[in-house]
Amino acid sequence: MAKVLITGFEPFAGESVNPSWQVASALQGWQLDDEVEVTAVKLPCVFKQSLLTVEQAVNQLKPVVVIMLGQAAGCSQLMLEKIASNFIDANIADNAGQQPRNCLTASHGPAAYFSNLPLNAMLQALHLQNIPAQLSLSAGSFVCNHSFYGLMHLIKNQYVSMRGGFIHLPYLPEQVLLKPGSPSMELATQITALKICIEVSLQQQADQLMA
Ligand code: PCA
Repeated sequence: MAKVLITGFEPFAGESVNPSWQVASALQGWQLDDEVEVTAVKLPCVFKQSLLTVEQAVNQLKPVVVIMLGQAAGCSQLMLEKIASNFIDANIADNAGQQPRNCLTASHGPAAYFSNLPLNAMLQALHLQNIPAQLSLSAGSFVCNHSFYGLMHLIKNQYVSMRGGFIHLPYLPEQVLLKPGSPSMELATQITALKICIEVSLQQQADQLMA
């Protein structure tokens, strides 16, 4: 059976949950038409290890689609990340205490890669179900952007027909109880959103860019 790989991160920055892993783990084993099955893999919020874990999972599963998920504090919508940049500049330490500043992810890689998920079609499909989502032009400069760039670098160099990208997710409601004014989204809505994104990614080609 063809595989879809969904990754989510462990909690970081003092949180006790990370919506990305809550969503990914809820999708573990989900099958579409007895043809495709989802495998969920948890990533450490650690620069080097996150990338190694994604690479290992991709090499082992050879999925047709990879959707990486991460938490983005303060966002109210799903953020469909368009650009992975070759730039790390951590404002906080990762879960191993490392805080790289002003670094490259790949010393000989290009400045950036585009996601090759069908982001526009995903956006339309989410909006049809009244799920708030938007395109985002920066995945930040922390562990998420680093592992997103690493995935796109791997796809570009070894798995050209694989589709992959990254989605940042809002906090879950239980994370904002003590953060007045901070947006969140119910877990059930986030799971539904990801099911839609997976279905669209399997059906559609990457967005075409006009010259
Ligand atoms: N979000 C962080 C890293 C892990 C996560 O869930 C980020 O946006 O880089």
